[in-house]
Amino acid sequence: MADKSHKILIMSTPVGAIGSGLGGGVELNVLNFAKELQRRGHQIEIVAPQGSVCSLPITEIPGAIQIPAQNQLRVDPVLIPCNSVLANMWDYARQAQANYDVILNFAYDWLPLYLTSFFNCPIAHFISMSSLTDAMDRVIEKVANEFPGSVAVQGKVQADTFTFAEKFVYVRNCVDVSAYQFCSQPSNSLAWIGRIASEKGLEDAVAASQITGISLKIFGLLQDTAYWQQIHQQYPEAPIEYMGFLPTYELQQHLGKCRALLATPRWIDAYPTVALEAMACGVPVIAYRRGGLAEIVEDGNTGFLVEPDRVPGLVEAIHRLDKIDRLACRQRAEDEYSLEAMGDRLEKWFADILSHQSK
Ligand code: HBI
Repeated sequence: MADKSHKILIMSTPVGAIGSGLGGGVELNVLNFAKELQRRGHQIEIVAPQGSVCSLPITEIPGAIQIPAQNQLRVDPVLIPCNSVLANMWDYARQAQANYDVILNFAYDWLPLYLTSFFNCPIAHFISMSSLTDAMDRVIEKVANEFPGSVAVQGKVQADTFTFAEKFVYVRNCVDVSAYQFCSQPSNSLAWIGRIASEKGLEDAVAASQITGISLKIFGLLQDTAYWQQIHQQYPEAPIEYMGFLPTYELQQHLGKCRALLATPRWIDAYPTVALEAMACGVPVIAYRRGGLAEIVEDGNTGFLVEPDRVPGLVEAIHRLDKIDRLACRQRAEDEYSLEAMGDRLEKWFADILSHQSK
């Protein structure tokens, strides 16, 4: 139980409804953070795009979903569609703010950061991606300077993509470990989880599956069908199976039976939740040494780190999987990435913000 319970307004990502998969790992973060904060006695309300599926207190907001930031060019202007759900969400927050002690923002977008100094209620910004555009970098830095301690990132590799890494709070990431069953005896298959989009590098995992002849089970939202078709044309012999975009309970049943998760991002994925989900099932992670994966995977202990974009490295790691103790993967998830551990980091972050505010 928190020493002092707070009222927390949780603003989800505007790129898609919770449960759509468009928000990737952040959808899970919103639900897990909210669940853990509520368990600790805080009063929470989630604000998310219409169509969001969630058993926690939630207000759904209509409007046009936001353009994904990872598709933007560094010099792109800030784009906000007509009848923007992002703008509608933050108009709701403006009206509701008097009932809350702190607003927790998950949107990787210019508007909520720019609005920070217009709000009376303090805003805690959870930055979920690495540096992508100049407009975002500038406004994140502005808020980090004006409201010290109010901007958090997940990991160090992500932070170092910004020129002001020293201004950030670090909260890492988490999964509800109790929702994942440990599996000690896998079948002869590999897993790949993520939005099926080019920045996720699925083709390399498919290539490794074709070379080793080991089946690859693919889980996640089929976001880019052209990219998916292209992979099928490029690797017609690969023994791959698309399992769909599954809810956590079903995902972890299949994931646990896999010998390893292949994590092959082309971009700096801040702190991939899918790697934590695999470890919670006892599944080793074979990952490119890129982004948060380089901080999550302990090479030789909970999986293997491979030179980025080199398929032979993936294949070589697959042949060494017997060296990994699956229980060590589960233990690591319990020790470092539980909701309990995250809850402690969040409460410290909020207390620090509120102590600044009261000065
Ligand atoms: N793009 N504009 C925008 N806003 C977000 O909040 C956002 C995004 N792209 C991806 C995304 N969030 C999440 O899937 C990642 O942060 C995990």
